[in-house]
Amino acid sequence: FGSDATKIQRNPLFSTLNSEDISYFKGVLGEKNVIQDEERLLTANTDWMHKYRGSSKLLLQPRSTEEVSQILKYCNSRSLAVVPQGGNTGLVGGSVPVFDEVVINVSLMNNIISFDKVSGILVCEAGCILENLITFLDTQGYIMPLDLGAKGSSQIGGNVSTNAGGLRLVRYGSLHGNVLGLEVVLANGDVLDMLGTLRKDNTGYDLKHLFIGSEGSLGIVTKVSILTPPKLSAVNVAFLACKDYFSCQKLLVEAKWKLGEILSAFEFLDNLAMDLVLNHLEGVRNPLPPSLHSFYVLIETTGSDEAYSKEKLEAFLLHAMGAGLITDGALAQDINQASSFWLIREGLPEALMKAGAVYKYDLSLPIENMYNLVEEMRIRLGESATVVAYGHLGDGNLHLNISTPQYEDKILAQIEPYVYEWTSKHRGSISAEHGLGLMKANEIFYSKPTNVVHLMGSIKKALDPKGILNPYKVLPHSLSSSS
Ligand code: FAD
Ligand code: 2HG
Ligand code: ZN
Repeated sequence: FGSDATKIQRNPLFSTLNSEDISYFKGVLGEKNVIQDEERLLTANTDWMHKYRGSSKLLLQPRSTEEVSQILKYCNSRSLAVVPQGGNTGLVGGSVPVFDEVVINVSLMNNIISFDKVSGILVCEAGCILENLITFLDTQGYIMPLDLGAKGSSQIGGNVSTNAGGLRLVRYGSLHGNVLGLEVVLANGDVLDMLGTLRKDNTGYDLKHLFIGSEGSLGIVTKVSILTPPKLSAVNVAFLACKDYFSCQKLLVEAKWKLGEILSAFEFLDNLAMDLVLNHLEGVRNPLPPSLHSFYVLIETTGSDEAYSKEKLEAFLLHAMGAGLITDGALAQDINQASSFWLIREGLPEALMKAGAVYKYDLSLPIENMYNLVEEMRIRLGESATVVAYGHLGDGNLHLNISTPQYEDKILAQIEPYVYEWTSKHRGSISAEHGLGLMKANEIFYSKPTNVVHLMGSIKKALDPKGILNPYKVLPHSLSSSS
């Protein structure tokens, strides 16, 4: 647990909770939304991977922006540190306390406020679970522009705060493009109404972007306005095998040219990732006959005309087979088969959890040499670990996962800083989509110049002078702690 936390000290400027604080919170939120129950606190203190654990004594569940504002204003005046928490599915230790920070979860703020069927603009509260939004939009003939394996628990406020990428970014782009507006509560309780519902609005600095991807370090997101694409009827999914990484790359280039406007996902996994998911998840099977395939690619197309899409995809697959880019493949015949293909890819984080300890690296790298890192890690680690690779190849995002029976400092020292240095040397990003959280707060310099990080520190200071919002996370500890 919490190996990163042992390296840092609790900020002595933060107060500790007392009975007056509890009474105040009960006055604002009511008894039942001020949670001190040990079991519920254990859940709130522990991250999804069971890798980070804090020791918070309090979980607050506000029901409105006004309540969020009141509790933050109070925490700021008392110098009580807080952690905004959504579905707690984050993978970098950002969503749980490091010490005794108060956890604030907006899960009770889960109303859909409006949906405009003409523009496709959805306005909702930040505690809405992503899957519930997907289900709601389905009834309206629309979809969310983002989808990810953690959709069943993650909240839209958490998605926005991590700038989650996910499985369809290749088609719909990032949340920086799709989020049209936000309502945010600052550390001092001020409510910023930036909840625009306009596609275009160039009136001054677009401050909502500061909160997209700032991982709860600048404010609590309470409402979100988001542009949603129409639900097109022709969705097809193919599961393909490639003999080497070079073929995966070539396949991607071909897919962009030949599938173009209908391409909606391009995911890959290597054979060790496939073995892992087959060994650890029940009900998952390889749709392709057993063979020595080195890589697998999942391609999804989404269009408005079934015959056109099918013809296009089939022609593409024939061409790819003829050119030797794929060695085998299956085209889903119905929605169940399509889901079973997706399950292989989406089940990987869970399979890794079941396999034991896991060191996760979420990297953006130039696609052409991305897999060299995986091979180098295998050589470095030898028999001591299983190195698996998968990810959003269409976005240049590698998920490098190193699985071992248990966490060991010796193994960590073999991986870090090597992975970060390698990434930096190739001008990549050490956090493509998961954020920095606690895990990588001190590693930001591998991907950002010093003066840029210092400007981030100044912005943090301006918005949260006491540093109460998600301390020890995102920015290097030297910059983020109040002094
Ligand atoms: P949490 O984990 O609770 O919090 C994440 C961060 O956001 C924390 O720093 C927290 O303080 C902050 N935060 C949460 N809510 C708010 C709020 N209302 N206001 C301000 N700050 C807030 N991520 C991807 O990008 N792409 C993927 O494909 C993907 N797949 C995943 C699959 C699985 C199985 C799992 C377990 C995780 C996956 N993730 C993925 C990571 C994670 O799900 C995302 O980062 C998700 O967006 C986090 O949402 P959450 O509500 O769980 O937030
Ligand atoms: C995914 O794409 C998630 O499945 C998790 O971002 C990645 O497990 C991981 O490393
Ligand atoms: Zn991912």
